Amino acid sequence: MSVKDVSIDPAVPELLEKAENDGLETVWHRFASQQPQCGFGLLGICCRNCVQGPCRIDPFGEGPQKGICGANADLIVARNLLRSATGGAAAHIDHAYEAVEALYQAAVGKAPYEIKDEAKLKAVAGKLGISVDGKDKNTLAREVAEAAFADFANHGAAPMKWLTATAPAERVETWGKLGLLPKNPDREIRTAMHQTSMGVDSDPVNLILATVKMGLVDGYGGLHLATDIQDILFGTPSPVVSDANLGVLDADYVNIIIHGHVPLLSEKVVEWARKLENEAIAAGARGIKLAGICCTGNEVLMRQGVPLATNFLAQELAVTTGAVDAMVVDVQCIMPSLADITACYHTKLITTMPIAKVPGAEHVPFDIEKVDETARQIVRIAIEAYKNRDPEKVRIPGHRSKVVAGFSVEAVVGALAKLNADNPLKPLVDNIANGNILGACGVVGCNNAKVVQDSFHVALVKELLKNNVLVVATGCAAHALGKAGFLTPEATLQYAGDSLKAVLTAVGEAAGLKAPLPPALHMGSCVDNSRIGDLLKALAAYLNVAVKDLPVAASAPEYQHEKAIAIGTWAVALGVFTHLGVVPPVLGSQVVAGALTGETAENLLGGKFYVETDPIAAAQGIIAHIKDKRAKLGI
Ligand code: XCC
Ligand code: SF4
Repeated sequence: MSVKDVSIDPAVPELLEKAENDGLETVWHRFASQQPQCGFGLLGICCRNCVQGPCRIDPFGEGPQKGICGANADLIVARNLLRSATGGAAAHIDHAYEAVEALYQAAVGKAPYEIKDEAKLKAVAGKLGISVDGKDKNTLAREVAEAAFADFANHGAAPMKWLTATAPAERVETWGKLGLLPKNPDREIRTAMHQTSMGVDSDPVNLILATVKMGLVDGYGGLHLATDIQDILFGTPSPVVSDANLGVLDADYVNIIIHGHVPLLSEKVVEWARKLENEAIAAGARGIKLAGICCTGNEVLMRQGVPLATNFLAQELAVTTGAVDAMVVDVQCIMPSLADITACYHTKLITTMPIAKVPGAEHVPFDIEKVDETARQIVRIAIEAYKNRDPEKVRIPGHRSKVVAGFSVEAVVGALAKLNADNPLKPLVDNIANGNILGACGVVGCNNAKVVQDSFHVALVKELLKNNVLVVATGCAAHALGKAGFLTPEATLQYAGDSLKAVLTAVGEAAGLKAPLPPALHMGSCVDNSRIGDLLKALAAYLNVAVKDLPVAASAPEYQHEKAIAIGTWAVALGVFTHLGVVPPVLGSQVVAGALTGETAENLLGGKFYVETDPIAAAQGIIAHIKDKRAKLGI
């Protein structure tokens, strides 16, 4: 079978052809083999929550309308949705917890990480109400880690501290009135699994509210916690210039790809790749090149300037270049098929986490106390593998685009402070108020085989920029924009509407960049969506309005993961109008689909989901929403 027109990334067709010639199948071949996909599954109306099932509801109303236990379509859809959001939140919370453990171990001298960002440590401690006076950084770091652990050991009725310390006060009050404040993230996940098990909750509305609560668990116990702790450990990102796309690989070098989500090991791999450069040279290479895939890629781009190899859908094709000596993976979004692909080349697939093993891969366990040894071993495995590389099998596509990344909130405020040191947000808000910037949209999330890779991200962003909507990006969306050249000053000149262009040029000049700010600001990995939340919180506070009143929106054009469902629900709970470019599996229930996309969500939370599978129509919907919010603010 041959697949065509599956991506707008120019590297993809070149490597797909190579993959087919090398006798390999990819995600797109398997996607084609799966067609047509199950209609019950697409609508969310199949249930396997007990062993009497599977049960499915006839969407046309002719066959069964109830499962064996009596569950109807509304219940099945609502239960499935909560389970998805819970799966996503569990992934983020497990990630955040690992980071907290690392901070604690570093603070007590058991893990070889130096706490890099004392300013962030103090800022986080301050939010938590921990006094910083006279404490050395290790003592303070231990206390911050203990505060995080306390959320996970919260057996009382008080809400999660990380939420009350970091979410907007107006939201905490709103969520509190709705009874949605989560207590202990682990307990909420357990409760949700219980609530959705056979014969517990049969009220779809109650399940939808629990899903919103799970969004908050994700937003604060996952995203915000992970970002805060990783910044403390590894540094808060600041603007950095690098490159994106598979052209960053180099046939003359040992090439190591780091892929996954948790940067605890990859930070060390970066360090050891730099330290062992000589060994690579001794092996006949000119040195070592690192490149990232998915959110581990975003993490090491933001803090270390490591280039992006590619995003989710092209991870297999990275290996088919024949030039990757080791692909090191941690957790999440790692295709099980990678082992089949690496088996055809000299490439070593290295798994590192106890919960993410792949048959056929080499497992080098991540052990926090010995992380230096682990990282050194991994780099040496790559150097050894390089010696077995077959030059005949190497084909590196020539495509690479410059990217400017590293836009943490601290960095954005820092750049704006060059315009107004006393009141950094004023220039931004003034330009929103006078209409030079129409509004802002967070374009986030994955690739999904149902969408031509990167096409929705790029078409949507083009249209938004043309209409003077500033874009911020994370996740694989940011990779897509990077590969397509949208994360550069040149993109401002090429794509931004006139008034947006003028503002970004003025800010860039004032910040001493001698060029405009990019029109799409790369704010990090998927957990770094917390940064977007913080920016919204700061803007709302400055204007003395609620987040739900701001002329902003979010969009996950090509999302695939359960994590995206959790993040999207958090965004809606925050009061954000949240576009989805792929239809979520809820259309089997009017009650669920209606509540999430209609007045119920909007009245209770101020935000709602908006599903639109055409990028231009989606941009228009987002712009209409932004204009509506502007009108309500009287600007
Ligand atoms: Fe989605 Fe998160 Fe995975 Fe990319 S990596 S496919 S979750 S966007 Ni974060
Ligand atoms: Fe069927 Fe009910 Fe069991 Fe689900 S929980 S599989 S609907 S009997």
